[in-house]
Amino acid sequence: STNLTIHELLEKFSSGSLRQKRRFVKLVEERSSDFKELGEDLLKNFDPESDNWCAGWLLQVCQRHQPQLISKLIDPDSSGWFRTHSGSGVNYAALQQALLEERFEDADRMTSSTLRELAGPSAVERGYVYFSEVTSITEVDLITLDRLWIAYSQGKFGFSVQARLLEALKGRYEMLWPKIGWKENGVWTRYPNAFTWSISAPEGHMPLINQLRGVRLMDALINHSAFNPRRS
Ligand code: UYC
Repeated sequence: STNLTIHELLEKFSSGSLRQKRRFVKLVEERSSDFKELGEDLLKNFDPESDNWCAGWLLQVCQRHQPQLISKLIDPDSSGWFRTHSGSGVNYAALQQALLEERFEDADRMTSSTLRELAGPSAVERGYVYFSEVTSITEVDLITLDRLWIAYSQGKFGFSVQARLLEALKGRYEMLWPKIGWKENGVWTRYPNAFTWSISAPEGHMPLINQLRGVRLMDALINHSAFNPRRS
C-alpha cells in the first residue's frame, strides 16, 4: 500500500469500510507531505455539514504537519471547516479550533461551559447544569457539539458515542464507568489530571460530565431527543 498515489490513498481512506479507514489513519499521516499537491482539493469530497471524521483527521494532520495549507482549507471568517449551527447564538469557533489542534482538555472545558450557557443564565450563575434544564436545550446545539467531537476524534468521543455504549450495556452505568475510563477498580478517575486528554483515551472518555451531583445530568443529556430520535 506504500506505492499508492496520494489520490488512491485518500480515495481508499474516505470511501472504505470503517475497518479500512482505521487501517489508513497512520498511513495518511505518513503521507502528509503529499497533501501540498492537492491544495484546497484535499477536502473537496467531504461535506462540511457532516460529522465525517476522515475530514477531521485530514485537518488535524494538516494542522500538525502542513499548517500553511490550513489557511487554504478554512475560511478565517467561519467557525471552522465544519459548519456549526446554534439555536441560541452560540459561537463554536473556539471549540472547533481547540479540537482541530487536539487540545482536548480545553475543548472539554469549553463544552462544559457551553452546556451551562445553553441551559440558561441561572446555570451559568450556579456553575453547573441541573438535569431538569436539559430538555430546554435545543437539539441543534447538542447535535453541533456532538458532530464536532465525533469529527475530530476519529469517531471516538461525543455524547452519542456514550449513549451508544450505555445502550449496549442496557443502561448499566456501573458498567459504563470502567469502559470509558471514568472509574478503575471502583475508584473514580481524578479530575483533571488522571483523565487521558488525547485520542488514545478509551472510546466515550470525553466529553466529561461531573458525577459529583449524581448521574441524572448525564442521563438527561444522553437521553435527549437529539441523540435518541426514537425516544423523543
Ligand atoms: N470528575 O471524578 N469533581 C469536576 C469528573 C465526581 C469533584 C469538573 C468526571 C466524583 C470535585 C469536571 C469524573 C467525585 C470537583 C469533572 C470525576 C468528583 C470536581 C469541573 C469521573 C469525587 C470540584 C467542574 C466520574 C469522588 C468542585 C464541572 C466542583 C470537578 C468531571 C469530585 C468536568 C467525569 C463523584 C470536588 N469534575 N466528581 O462540574 O463542584 O464542570 O466542581 O464525578
